[in-house]
Amino acid sequence: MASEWRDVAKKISNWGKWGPNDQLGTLNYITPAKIAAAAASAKQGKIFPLSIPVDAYGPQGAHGFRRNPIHIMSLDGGDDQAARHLEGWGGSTEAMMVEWWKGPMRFTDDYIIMPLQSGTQWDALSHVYYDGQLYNGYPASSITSFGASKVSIDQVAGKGHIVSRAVLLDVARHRKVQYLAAGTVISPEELDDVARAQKVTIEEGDIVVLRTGWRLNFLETRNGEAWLHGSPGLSWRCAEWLHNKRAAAVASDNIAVECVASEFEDAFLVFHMLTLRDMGMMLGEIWDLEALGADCAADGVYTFLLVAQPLRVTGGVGSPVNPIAIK
Ligand code: UVW
Repeated sequence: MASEWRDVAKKISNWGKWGPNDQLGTLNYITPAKIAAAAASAKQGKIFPLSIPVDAYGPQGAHGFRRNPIHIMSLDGGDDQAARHLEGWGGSTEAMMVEWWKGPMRFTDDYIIMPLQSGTQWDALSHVYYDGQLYNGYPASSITSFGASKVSIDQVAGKGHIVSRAVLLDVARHRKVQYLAAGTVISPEELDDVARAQKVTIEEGDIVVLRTGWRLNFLETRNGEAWLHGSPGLSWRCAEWLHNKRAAAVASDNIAVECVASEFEDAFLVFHMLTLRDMGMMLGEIWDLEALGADCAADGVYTFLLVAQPLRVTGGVGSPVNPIAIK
């Protein structure tokens, strides 16, 4: 039924829960006590970086609004003679190079040009709106060409909130497949089954990390378009599941956390609308969970300390991140 998700949206809305000026949404569930307990649970000293490589060979397809990152060198190892090339050009660059290049020291510099949403990332709460409103009732018009003035990524990055206990739910391993088939929808009941099989419970303030194995599909096919459109993931109904668990955030190895093929005929990315806009829950996307998944299966420990600070991009509606899982 078309309006079904709207009824759920009202039920799981967190607007006003943390005050009319709140910018953090469900990250408010992460308390200092929660962080301290999570840090104390890291006992083995194992580290798992969860970012895919930042380069031109990532999973973005041929569509126009997102590209894979472009990395450009502005000073490289062939620039040993840079000072000589600049001779006679004048200006501060020449003076600086002549001075700095006097002795043996040389240096290299580079640029990265990328959409903030192109690789391993967080979606800020300002990433999605509907009916003209963002989380907590902020107007969509608060996002201008200067960036988001409400619920932007720097609100989170500047306050250091994305550190907590996290729980990996390895749906692909539970189903005994390398990766879920294209278009697979994961139900809340299946999340319960996986948690039960892994002997874990989701506690208030946890970050739920979902493994579909879809990263491996990209590495096999290298087809960004098919990877996007076929992306398996959570059912829109899992938003209410996360709400009831009082999870702080959710992240996955697919492109949208949810299954991209819509369960509705008249609405798209419904889970995005419910989590980001109604619940105020950030989404982590395109994470590499392969090494972590294998380790959790080997030692039976599916909980860990997760440190996943976004960049402090003023007015940004998302951010690249290199999340670190520590066991
Ligand atoms: C959209 O595709 C709109 O968002 P995301 O990058 O969060 O999947």
